[in-house]
Amino acid sequence: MNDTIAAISTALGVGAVSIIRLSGSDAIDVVNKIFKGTDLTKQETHTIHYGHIVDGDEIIDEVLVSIMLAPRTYTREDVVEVNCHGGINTTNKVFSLILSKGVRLAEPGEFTKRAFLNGRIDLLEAEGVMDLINAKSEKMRKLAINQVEGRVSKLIKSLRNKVRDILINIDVNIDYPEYEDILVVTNEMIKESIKSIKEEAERILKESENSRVIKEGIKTIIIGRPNVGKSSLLNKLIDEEKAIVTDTPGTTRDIVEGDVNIDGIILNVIDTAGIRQTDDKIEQIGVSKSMKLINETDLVILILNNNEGITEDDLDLLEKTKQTKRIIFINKDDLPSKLDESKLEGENVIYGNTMSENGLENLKNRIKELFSIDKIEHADLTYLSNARQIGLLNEVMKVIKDVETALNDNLPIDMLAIDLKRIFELLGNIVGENYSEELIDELFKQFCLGK
Ligand SMILES: Nc1nc2c(ncn2[C@@H]2O[C@H](COP(=O)(O)OP(=O)(O)OP(=O)(O)O)[C@@H](O)[C@H]2O)c(=O)[nH]1
Ligand SMILES: [Mg+2]
Repeated sequence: MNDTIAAISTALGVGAVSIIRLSGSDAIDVVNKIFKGTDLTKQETHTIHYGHIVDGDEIIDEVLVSIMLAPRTYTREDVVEVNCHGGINTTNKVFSLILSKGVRLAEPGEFTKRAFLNGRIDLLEAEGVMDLINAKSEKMRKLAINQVEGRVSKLIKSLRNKVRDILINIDVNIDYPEYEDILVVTNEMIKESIKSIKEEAERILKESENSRVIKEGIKTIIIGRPNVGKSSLLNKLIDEEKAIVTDTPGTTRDIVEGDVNIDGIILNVIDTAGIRQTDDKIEQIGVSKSMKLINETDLVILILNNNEGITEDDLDLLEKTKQTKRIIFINKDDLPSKLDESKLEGENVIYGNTMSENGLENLKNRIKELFSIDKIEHADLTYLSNARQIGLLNEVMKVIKDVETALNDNLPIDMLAIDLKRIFELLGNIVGENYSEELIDELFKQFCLGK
């Protein structure tokens, strides 16, 4: 049996109301001891009661107390919520009175952890709750609520059921080969099922990429030779004179960053030191930082100068960034063109300048296309949304590929069962079956207090 826990569930500060939440078998008794009004132990579930919190004869606060009896509660235990007046003093006084009656201060996320351990929600739904609390944009909220509502869990569970069905059929074939009326499972049949499972998993994975974009934004770096206008572009994009702009090449030494919101998706833009061969020690450090960033980024905006020919340094940068999503922004198109376009054939090129801001809209639109931002806008946002979940589904894809190889090699079906069981297990892990205690502890610690 769990002990009874309590926490202040609202943010601490001055406000009209604060909510203190308790969960566990003693929750009602404890509050009843300090409550003057009706007898809380005799009330129906899901009812609200007016009265006073008292410390002996002293009235501490005038409150409303909600009684919710197990099992129809968030934690599936008895839950009591005390709505007291907001403000740090009153809330803390009521709260310390409650704690003095023998309940324990809840750990962060412990209410949700209990909801999970008591089977009220699965792990995906629990992670959704956390994302909902932390949602910084409308899209993040939508993504999270779909997870809380179990829509994502449903997808994963239905995949898992398909794997279970194959496993059951294989087992029957192995255990009762003499039965004539059972379906004889053939490699061809498994191939069909595996194909549809794989397609579905692939689709979920692909769409889940969007969720990363929604939650973490698009990491973008602006690179290019010194003086091509990198810092000028950053400043225009974020609409703030954040980076220093001068006509001296090598002005930016360290990275400067800022955020741009493109239709609800955050572009985290980093301006870097201009890249060139240099003997200047400080500049060298800046250059090597810039180079390192290329490998950690989602998008590279490589700037060339319209008013100069393409140099060796430019070609070097074109080569070094060819593995990353990139847009080539040919800046200073207000000046005469001296650039040999033939070297950029087939590239994603946009002309513009940071003086009149010509080309900036085009640049933003190209980014929207590259990351399908319009599609995300209209998608139903039923995706996996964190590295744990996506990592597990990637693992599933790997094992599916093993199964496919085994099927193509015509291995006996009982050999396939091991891999299929692994897939079944991994899909279970996504929704939190067979969880390790350590993982659960770590996960819920990231929650806020009182949730
Ligand atoms: N004519 C013209 N000048 C520009 C344009 N964009 C930037 N400049 C000028 O080019 C010079 C360099 O601009 P920065 O933005 O500092 O260039 P940078 O690439 O950050 O340079 P480093 O930090 O030295 O690598 C400044 O004098 C700007 O005013 C443009 O579109 N047209
Ligand atoms: Mg600069």
